[in-house]
Amino acid sequence: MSSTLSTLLVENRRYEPSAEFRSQANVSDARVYGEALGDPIGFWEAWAKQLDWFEPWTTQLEWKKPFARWFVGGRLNACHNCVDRHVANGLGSKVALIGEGEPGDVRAFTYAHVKDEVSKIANALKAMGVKKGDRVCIYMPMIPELPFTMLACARIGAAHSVVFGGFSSESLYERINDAGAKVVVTADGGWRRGNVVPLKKIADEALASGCPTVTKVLVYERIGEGAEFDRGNWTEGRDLRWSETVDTASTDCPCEPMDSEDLLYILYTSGSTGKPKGIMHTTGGYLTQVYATTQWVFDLKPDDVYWCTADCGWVTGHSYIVYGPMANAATAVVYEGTPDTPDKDRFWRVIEKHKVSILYTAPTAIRTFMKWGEEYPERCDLSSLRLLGSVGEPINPEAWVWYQETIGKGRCPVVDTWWQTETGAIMITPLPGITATKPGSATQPFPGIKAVVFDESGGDVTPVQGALGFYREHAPAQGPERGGILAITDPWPSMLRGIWGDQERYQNVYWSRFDDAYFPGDGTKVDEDGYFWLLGRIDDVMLVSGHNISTMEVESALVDHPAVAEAAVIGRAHEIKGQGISAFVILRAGSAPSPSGEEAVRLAAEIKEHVAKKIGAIARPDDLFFCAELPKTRSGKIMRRLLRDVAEGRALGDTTTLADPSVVAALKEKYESSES
Ligand code: 6R9
Repeated sequence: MSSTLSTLLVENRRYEPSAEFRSQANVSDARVYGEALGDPIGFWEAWAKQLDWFEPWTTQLEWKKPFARWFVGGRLNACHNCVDRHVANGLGSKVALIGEGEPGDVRAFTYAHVKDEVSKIANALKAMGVKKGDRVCIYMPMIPELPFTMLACARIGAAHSVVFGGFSSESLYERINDAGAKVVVTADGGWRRGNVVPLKKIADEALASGCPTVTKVLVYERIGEGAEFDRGNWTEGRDLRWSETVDTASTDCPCEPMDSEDLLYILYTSGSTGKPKGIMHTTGGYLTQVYATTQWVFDLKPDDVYWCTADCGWVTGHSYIVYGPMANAATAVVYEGTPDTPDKDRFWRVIEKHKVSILYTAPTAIRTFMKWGEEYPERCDLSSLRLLGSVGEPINPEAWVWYQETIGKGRCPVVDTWWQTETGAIMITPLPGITATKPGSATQPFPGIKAVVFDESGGDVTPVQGALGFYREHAPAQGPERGGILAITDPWPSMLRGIWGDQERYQNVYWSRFDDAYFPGDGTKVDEDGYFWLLGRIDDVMLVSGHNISTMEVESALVDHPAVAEAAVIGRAHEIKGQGISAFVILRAGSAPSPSGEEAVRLAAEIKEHVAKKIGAIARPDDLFFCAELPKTRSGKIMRRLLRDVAEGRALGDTTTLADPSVVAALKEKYESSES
């Protein structure tokens, strides 16, 4: 465990909600925990009833482990609930989205306006042959048209698969084909750090590799004329301009009544082995839980201006930019670019300009801002802020306190929210009007969620009675270490419904570790108050700047370079990114130059760049170390645990299962001498 993470264990500061915040909070009575515990299904049903349904459900929950069906028989439409419902209820003139482009262009859309835009896109998709049940791949910059396109898919019953605009053509190619997308929606480009990311050109490369299911490519003209960049090729008959298709389409498009269990979207997340997993989310249960958690965790009010800084390429953008906030008729900010363009105060300028009251961001961003210094936030008026959220990885107490003091001026509750692509919505979190927070702890499960912590031997160590009257059904195994592995024992509405095309893998990955519980793969400690301290992944998925990247994916990209024979990749503690990527590389004999001096530096840079090209810049190794051999077990598995020991400068752990223990000892010696 890294030093940053282990400091979580000795943190004992406590922050009570202020009387002022509590008195206005959407939920301030801790009895909600007990009530939800007594009747979790009824608790969720009450939330579901707040949405519009075309037809009511007949069964609340059908649970055939590991397959859940919520609100069975009910019919609804997610887009209707996020848009049309508000227009029908007199909120047509309320601002739904404020889009700020990186160059500074600002466009605001009311709910009535969103309804028109979404309907036009939906009609354009239909005209391209998209039907209910089809998949649409979205590869766009973070501009309002991205959420609009997601909602347009939902409107007509097509599932979207959003691919992060920072991903490479190969990643895009793999995801398009796995989902069997019929249409790709992209843009000529997007702005990032003053440059154009040529999305259409990258999409062209992906399509050129062979995507037989794709019949049309819809291109939003984000950059338009003027900027100099490689626009790729225009394929007549396949490629369509937004200005000629969407802008000319009718604003009249009815919402398709969907079954509660119809697929809403697929979102790819990295697995520890093999190809990315297409996580499936359906309609009724998903919408219910993102709706409920947005209202209670962010304490969202009608006049709030809410800003989640995530990209829609990640689940946070799905649940807490689009579906959760819009189901609550929020006014949300969407920002296209990076936090340091044109200057390192950009986030604070956005908050000042739009009077943002709720900010939801990631620890990696917070640590970056800490490094840049307080002068940037201090230049700006942040007095509109009233609540701060964090998501994506464990937040170290130092960053938590900085966020609370420097950004929130001690006035704003901080909600550290634990959840995953697979859980669909927030699972472990404070409720800001109820929960006393402790820096670094995501505190307790949301009402209606049953999470426990098992120790290494499978004993349940969750306290019987937590600070919030949080439950425990069995007596905990007592021990000095209340630590181990997080598990979720009961189905929840927004849980994944499986992995697209591979339900066997779904069973193996999530439901084989414990007999009767979902296995999220996160190490967790629990304290005497029943507070959960999430400690990061226990498997080989790295968490780089809040993004899951598998060691396996980076290793495959490394060995794809002609000079590389073999590679092992590990995540190691990184001050800013949470985890950084260290690569250990064995060069091909003969084909590679002798790895020393300048030549080694050049080759290392070239290999790193190769990884960035194959996967995306986010996967570029932070450091790359040439070695002669890798520590392996007798069955030939690389022992990454030992490499982590080497990279983090620790004494080597158990080496008894190694085929040749001298390999790692030599490696350690060489690594340490190369550092000094
Ligand atoms: C929403 C999202 C999921 C993994 C998860 C865990 C880590 C997320 C966290 C956190 C500690 C938090 N994680 N939030 N760890 N505290 N508040 O991030 O989804 O991209 O699928 O990542 O992120 O390790 O298992 P996803």
